[in-house]
Amino acid sequence: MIRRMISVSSLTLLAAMAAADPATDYAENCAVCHGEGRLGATGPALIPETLRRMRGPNLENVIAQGRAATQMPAFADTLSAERIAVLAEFLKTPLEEVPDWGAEQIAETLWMDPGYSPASAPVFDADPMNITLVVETGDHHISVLDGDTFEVLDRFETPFAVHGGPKFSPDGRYVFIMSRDGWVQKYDIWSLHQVGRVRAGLNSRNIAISRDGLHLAVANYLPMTLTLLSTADLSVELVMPVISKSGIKSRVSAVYQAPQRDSFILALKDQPEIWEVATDPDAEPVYEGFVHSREKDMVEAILSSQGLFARRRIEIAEPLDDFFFTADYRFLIGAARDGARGVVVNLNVGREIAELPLPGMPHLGSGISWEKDGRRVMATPHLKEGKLSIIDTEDWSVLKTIDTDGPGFFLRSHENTPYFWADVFFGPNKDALHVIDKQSLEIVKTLRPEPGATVAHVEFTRDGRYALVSVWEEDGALIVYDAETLEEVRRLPMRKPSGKYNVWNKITFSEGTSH
Ligand code: DHE
Repeated sequence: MIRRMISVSSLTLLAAMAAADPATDYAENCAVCHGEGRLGATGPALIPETLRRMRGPNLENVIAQGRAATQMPAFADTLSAERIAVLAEFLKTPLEEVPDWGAEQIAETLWMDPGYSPASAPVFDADPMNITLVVETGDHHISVLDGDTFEVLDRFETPFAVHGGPKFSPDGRYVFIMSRDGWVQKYDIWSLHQVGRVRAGLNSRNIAISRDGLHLAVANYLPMTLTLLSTADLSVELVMPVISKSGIKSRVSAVYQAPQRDSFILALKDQPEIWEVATDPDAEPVYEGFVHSREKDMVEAILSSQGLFARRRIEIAEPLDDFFFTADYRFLIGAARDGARGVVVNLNVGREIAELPLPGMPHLGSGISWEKDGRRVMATPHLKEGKLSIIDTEDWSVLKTIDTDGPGFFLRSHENTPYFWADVFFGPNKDALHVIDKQSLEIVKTLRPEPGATVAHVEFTRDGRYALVSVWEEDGALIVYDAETLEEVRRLPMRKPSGKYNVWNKITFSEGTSH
């Protein structure tokens, strides 16, 4: 009897599902905010590349109940549970065709804020070099914090789902922010005002700014390109298709600025190559690399005969992700796909020179470095193991493995502090934060400022006196610690704060900061 009941109700469900027409339901209910082609409009793109990254309640739940603190309404009264289930599956299906997203399409999205007029001097009294931006992912805003008084000078709306570190112009005046849907926003810190926005990709990873501050590179998954924008007016300078030597397209998992090389370095997700793109017509290492290697014919001056955006490929054994660079940008360590090794690449000669055992999926992008016993060491957390690896960057040996209370995401330090701070992002101890002595490599204190809450990502004030910590929850907070006594001195309520970025530490490439 029970079996019969189950089969009858399953049949009803199957019949309802067969009758559901997700494309029509989408067109009638979702397209107005999320775009006819699911690529986003006032709401975010609804494609697997974006949805995979969204945390919180599952998709069916969001459709049925809506999303708090956003414009997303509840559809439980409009659509049956079965139709919602089918619609959610439809949204998780990759687009059959990725639309063209070249210079023309990007340029059409450019929007300059009509309310913006540039101030001739900062409109506030605070030290412009000690401003810290706090990304609040709970309601997609950024708070602009005075790094001396911790007063919030402005709180502005960002595009949906900001990811990666915002990038400052070399003078610290402007900041560029990127969302996973490929929007790039320019904000003027002096004027405390947004300048404009442009959609540089359909699904993007991160951005990098050139040393001279003139060019902004946007690493894209969709389409498989690198977009180069002018920082002055967000106009498109070039959309560079990313195609390997063997003719296969690749996503770009990240782009980084290599200041001493006057270049951008690209991590290719799908092909065994690292790319270097010149951001100065005379960018030496890019040309040196090609003069000294057999790859001369692979350097292509794409934009002009002067060689701006000339491109060099470094062929490697397998795709590498998530780079850490040595301070002179001669070497990088990338994570191998098996999540168990780090591979060292010499960027000048353009080849792999060493391998490191780094089990538990190292998160090298969060790596930081400092001097210990006269040698330069670096530390990296691991996303799948409660360990920190300390590596000697002169002989590439693993100096020590520090056991932590769980896998962590971010590390941070500062020239003026003897400690580095490591969060425990995953698992039952996600409320713990370790403070570790840079010389003894021992944990000196484990902080638990908000039991049960995720506590993560640290940034220092310009002088390294205070450490700012996120209570990474919907009703979260920014906690200010005295970096010497390790006592809490302030707590500011914030909406799910994630990364924090101090102007001075970022533009001077402070020793304790990652990209
Ligand atoms: Fe990030 C930086 C990649 C998931 C928050 N993340 C970066 C960077 C890369 C990267 C390459 C460095 C770029 C930069 O700042 O210019 N992140 C990835 C992934 O591949 C991964 C594991 C999977 C993915 O979703 O793509 C991933 N990242 C996350 C998250 O789930 C986090 C915790 C929440 C979120 O916002 O999505 C997250 N990533 C961050 C933050 C930074 C970051 C806050 C900047 C850290 C900094 O201090 O600079």
